[in-house]
Amino acid sequence: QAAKAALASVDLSNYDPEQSRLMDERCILVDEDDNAIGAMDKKTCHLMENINKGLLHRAFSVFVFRPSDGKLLLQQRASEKITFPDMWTNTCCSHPLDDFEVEKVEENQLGVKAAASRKLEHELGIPQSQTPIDDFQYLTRIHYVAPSNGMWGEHEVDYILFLTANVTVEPNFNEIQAYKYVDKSELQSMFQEPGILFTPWFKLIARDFLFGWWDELYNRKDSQGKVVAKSL
Ligand code: DMA
Ligand code: MN
Repeated sequence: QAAKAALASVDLSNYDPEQSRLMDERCILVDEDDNAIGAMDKKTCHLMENINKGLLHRAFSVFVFRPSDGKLLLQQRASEKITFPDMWTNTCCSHPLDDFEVEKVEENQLGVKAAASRKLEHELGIPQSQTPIDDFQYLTRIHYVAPSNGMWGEHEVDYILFLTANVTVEPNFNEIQAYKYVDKSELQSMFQEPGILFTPWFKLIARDFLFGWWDELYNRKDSQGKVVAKSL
């Protein structure tokens, strides 16, 4: 009961009003095996005080690649973000929400794919018509925890999705301050550059998985068995 009272009293009035409003979204709570066990507002889910007690929610990380040259689209988070502001990261991350029936569907990872299409439009202005749900490829899911600044952090089961597509970007500057297409060596150089900050989950995925999967990008087939994009 005392813990609940402390949560309710966290004051968001010193943060960006739009980002504060988005803290009311309802995330899907999961257990360590990714079984959905309830829903909780985004603010509660991202307080380290609760994360330290084991509170865990479902998320996605999407990586968009340009078909012509296989470059990956990166974004730099806006300064207005309450968690991990100003950091460079993969194309888009967010949460499937309990607020939308479709985003709770687990079959074929439909829920996280629908959330990815919704958020690519919200954060990067990519029309949803350019990101059909069936074109997302699910790679794996990872369970990780990462503190951010002050009292905030992440503790998620994160679904990793790839999408190879031509997209038009019109940034929502409340979400992102910059974006950039990079190839593997350009990304490696960015990692070496002092002063460029990356999100912990992007560093983790890059360290353990990304480069191997990226090599396979042009060999991966869609559900009909067609090669999704041809070799360079
Ligand atoms: C949350 O990302 C999801 C992951 C995988 C870290 P985010 O902070 O960009 O989500 P949102 O902008 O919806 O709060
Ligand atoms: Mn989260």
